[in-house]
Amino acid sequence: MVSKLNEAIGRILDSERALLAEAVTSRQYEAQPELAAKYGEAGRVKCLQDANYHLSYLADAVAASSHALFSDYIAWAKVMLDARGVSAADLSRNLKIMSEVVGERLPPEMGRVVQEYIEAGLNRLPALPSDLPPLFEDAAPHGDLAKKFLRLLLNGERHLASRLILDAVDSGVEVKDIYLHVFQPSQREIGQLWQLNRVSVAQEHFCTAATQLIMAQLYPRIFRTEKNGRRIVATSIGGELHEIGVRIITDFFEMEGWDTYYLGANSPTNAILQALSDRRADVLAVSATMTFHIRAVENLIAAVRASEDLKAVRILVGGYPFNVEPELWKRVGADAYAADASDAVAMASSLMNLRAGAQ
Ligand code: B12
Repeated sequence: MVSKLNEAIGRILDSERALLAEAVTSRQYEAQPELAAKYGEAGRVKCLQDANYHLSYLADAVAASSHALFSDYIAWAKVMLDARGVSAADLSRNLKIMSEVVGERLPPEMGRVVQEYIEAGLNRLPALPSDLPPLFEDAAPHGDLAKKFLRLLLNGERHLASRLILDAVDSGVEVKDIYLHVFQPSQREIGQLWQLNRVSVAQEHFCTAATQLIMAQLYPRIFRTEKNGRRIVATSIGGELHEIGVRIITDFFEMEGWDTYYLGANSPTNAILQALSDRRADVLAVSATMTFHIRAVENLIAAVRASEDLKAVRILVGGYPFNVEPELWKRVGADAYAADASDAVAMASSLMNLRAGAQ
C-alpha cells in the first residue's frame, strides 16, 4: 500500500528539491574544500545536478513506498558515476549529507522516513559492483544474431544491420523473436554501454533510430494478421521519450490480431483520453521508463477511471520501474502489468475474458 504520508513526502521533496540540492552541495564543498580546487566551478555544477537527480529518484521511490526503486537507482548511479570519475566514496558522502539535510529541513516524522530510504541505499552501496558484465548471454536464443546486429550498429553499418535482420527473417526466424531476442537485448546493451561511458550519446541515438527504421521494414510481415475484434491504444506517458518498448508491445498485439493504435512517446493525457474514446478501446497500454514518470502514470489512470465514457477500459502498464518493483502496477491503480511483450498479450486477453465473465 502507498501511504498518504509517503505521497506527501514525495510532493515536499519535489517542491523543495532545488533548495535541498543546493544545501547538500554547499555542505559537501564546505566539508571537502579540495573538491573546488580539483574540479572547479564546472564540478560544482555537476555535483548540484547529481544531487537534484538523487533527490528526484528519492522522491519517487518514497512516494511509491518502494525501497527497491531507490536501491536500484543507487546501483545504477554507482556504475554511471564511477565511469565518469566520481568514486563510490564521494557518492556515499553525498548521500550521508543528504540524509543530514533532510533530517534538519523536513518535519521529523517525514525526515525519518526519507532517512530510512537513504540508509537502505547506503547500506547496499559497498557490495554493489562499479562495473557490469555485458548483458548478452551466449546461450540466449539468437544470441549470435543479436551480437552481430549490435556490432554492425556500433560501427555505423545501418544497411548491413538491416540486411542481417531481413535475411534472418527470410530464413525463417520469427519477427517476434527478432524483437525479443535481438532488438530488446541490443537496446539494453547499448544503454549499459552508455552508462559505462563506453559509447557516446550520438551512438545511442544512432542505434535507436536505426533499430526503429529496421522495425519499420518488418511491417509488411506484421500487418497481415486477421483481426479478432479487440482494440488497444498504446502509448508512452507524457514526458517519456522512450518508445521502443511500447512499440514492440503494440506490434505483438497487432500480430495477435488486435486492432492497435500506437501513439508513441510523450503523449499528453487529453490526447490519450480522446484516442481511447474515438477508438472505443478495450485496453489502454501505458509505458513508463523513467521512475520520475510514475506519478504521471498514476494521474493518467485516475483520469481514465474518472471518465464515465471509459469505464470499461482495462489498463495495462509496463516498463523499467514496473520491472524493478513488482507491486508498482497495483500502486498506480492499473489492472495488470507484464514484464515484456511475450506476456503482455496473454495478460490483456485474460483481462478481457475476466470482463466478459463479469458481464
Ligand atoms: C534508447 C534509449 C534512450 C533514447 C530513447 C529514444 C526512443 N525513441 O525511444 C533517448 C536518447 C531519448 C533516451 C533518453 C534518456 N535516457 Co534512455 N535509454 C535508452 C535505452 C538504451 C534503450 C531503450 C529501449 O529501447 N529498450 C528496449 C525495450 C524493448 O525494452 P523496454 O523499454 O524495457 O521494454 C520492454 C519491457 O520493459 C516491457 N514494457 C515496456 N513498456 C511497456 C508497456 C506495457 C503496457 C507493458 C505491458 C510492457 C511494457 O515490454 C517491452 C518489450 O518487451 C535504455 C536502456 C534499457 N535498459 O532499456 C536507456 C535508459 C532507459 N535510459 C536511461 C537514461 C538515464 C536516460 C536519460 C535520463 C539520459 C540519457 N541516457 O540520455 C534520458 C531521459 C529521457 C526521458 N525524459 O524520457 C537509463 C535509465 C536508468 C534508470 N535507472 O532510470 C537507461 C536504463 C540506460 C542505462 N543503462 O543507464 N534514452
